[in-house]
Amino acid sequence: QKIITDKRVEIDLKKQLVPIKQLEQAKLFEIKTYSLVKNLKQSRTGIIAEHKRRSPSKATINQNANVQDVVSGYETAGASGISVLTDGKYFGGSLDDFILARASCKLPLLRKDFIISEYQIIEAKAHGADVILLIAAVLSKEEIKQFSELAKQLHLEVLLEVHNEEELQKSIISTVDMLGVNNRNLKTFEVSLETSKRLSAMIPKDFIKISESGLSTIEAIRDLKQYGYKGFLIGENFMKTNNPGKSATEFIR
Ligand code: IGP
Repeated sequence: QKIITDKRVEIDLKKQLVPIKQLEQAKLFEIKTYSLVKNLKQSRTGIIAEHKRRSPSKATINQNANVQDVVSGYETAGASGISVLTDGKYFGGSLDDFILARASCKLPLLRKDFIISEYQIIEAKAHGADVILLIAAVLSKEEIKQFSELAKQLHLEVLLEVHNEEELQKSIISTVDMLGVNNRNLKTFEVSLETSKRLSAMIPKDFIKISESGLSTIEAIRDLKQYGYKGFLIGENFMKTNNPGKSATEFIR
């Protein structure tokens, strides 16, 4: 059993990891996957709605929201896909949240976490993921290749996140399906939609473009569509309300 661990992000190794063989036998490993790429191509609005309890930039957003209510609310609202944080330390999420999300919708599900090992990708698949996030800021080009190839073998789609030119350079790889531009600088937490605008012209046409973070108005989305963006990842703006699903409805109309 090959488990790659890493100092860049702490994985909770005190917790007993489930052996890979056992993950591969999980029922969810066999279920058919939903394509986020396909949904985004067909959708007019392209909202990927996120379940997020808290974040390093904002502390508490919504500690008590019930995952099933939030996710089914997003589905009813007409979201193209759902993102669920599974990182516990910084975002208060878990794989248990992910399982509940899987049980609550028939939409493509993105595992939102800091993926730095093949193990986490197999784990995502075993918990019913359709899409994984890879973050260029914490991965080498070799790792991006290796991880995206494994994802493809498992019939998972890959969203690769960048927030500057340099990261984009090493991310143009054919096994990547979608390029996400994060408007939030991961070091300063500052948000600027200019990042999406600036990088849009450098993203080759064959990648679906997604703008991530800090989106809180319909006008911003309309604006970014002019730059070729097809997907919009929104968390906080929905999660901070009592009824995230209902808040999403206003965006998707
Ligand atoms: C959502 P916001 O500002 O709408 O809540 O952002 C999403 O883009 C953000 O949660 C995110 C993220 C990440 C979280 C983007 N990339 C990487 C954790 C790790």
